[in-house]
Amino acid sequence: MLRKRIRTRIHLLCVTGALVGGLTLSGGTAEAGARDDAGVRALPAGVYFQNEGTVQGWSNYPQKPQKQGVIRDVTTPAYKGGNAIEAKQTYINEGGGYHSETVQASTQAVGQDRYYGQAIYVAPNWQFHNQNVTFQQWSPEDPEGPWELMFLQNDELRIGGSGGFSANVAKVTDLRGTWIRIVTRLKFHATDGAIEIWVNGVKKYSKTGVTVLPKTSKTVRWSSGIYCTGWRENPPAGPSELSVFHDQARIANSYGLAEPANW
Ligand SMILES: [Ca+2]
Repeated sequence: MLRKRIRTRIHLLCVTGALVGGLTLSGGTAEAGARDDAGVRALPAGVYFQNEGTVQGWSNYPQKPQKQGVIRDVTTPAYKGGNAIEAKQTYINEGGGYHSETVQASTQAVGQDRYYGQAIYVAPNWQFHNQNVTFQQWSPEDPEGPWELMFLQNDELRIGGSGGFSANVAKVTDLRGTWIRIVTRLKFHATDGAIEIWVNGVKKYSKTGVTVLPKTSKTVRWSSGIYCTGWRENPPAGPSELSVFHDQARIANSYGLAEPANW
C-alpha cells in the first residue's frame, strides 16, 4: 500500500513537472518544506516566477523561434544546476525578425514594483560588434509592441527602446566566458516609477521618482533569449550565428530575492 502511494506520488511529480517545468520547482531554500497538494514545492514568499534554466515553465512553451532560430535546454554552460537555456539565431540573408525567446506573459501591471533577475553567458570568443543583440526585453501586451530592451552592443551592456530610457549600463569587456548576473527593477508609476539595474551585484543604473509606464498598455510580458535587432535591415556586423545562454531567472519583490547568486 505504501509502495503504491509512493509510486502515485512520483507519478504526480513527473506529470506536474512536465506541465510546469522549472516554473515552480524551487531550488531556493526559503520555505523548502512548503508543498501544495500536487507535491510541487511552492514559490518562496515574494517570488512571482522562477525558472532554473529550462524552456518548459515559460508561458510561450513550446517556443517557436523565428527563421532558423533555436531555443533549447543545454547542460553546458550552466550557471547553476547543470542546465541552462541556449538562445541562438542564424542569419539567412534576409531582413525581418530574428527572435529566439522564452516569454512569460503578464509579469507586471501598472502600480507594481518588480525585480527581474537572471544570469546570461556569451562564449569566450564572442566578437564585439556595433549591432544591438537584445537578450531580454519588456513589452506592452495590449496593444503589444516593443518598449525597453536590454542588449549587448560593442563591449557594453545597454538599455534602450521606446520606453524612454537609454544608457550604457556596464562594460562587459572582460566578462565573456563568464556568467553575468543581472537584476532589473521596474516600478510602473506615473510619477514615482523606477528603473534600476544591478550587474554582478553592483548597482550600475538608477532612475527613481520618474515616470515609468508601459505606454498605452496596463501590463507587460518578459522576454528572454536572443533578438538580433540589427539583422532586421542589415547583414551581420559580427558573426552570422550568435548564442546567448540564460539561467536562474526570477521575478520577485526585492533585489535580494531576484539576485541569481542568492538562490
Ligand atoms: Ca540552471
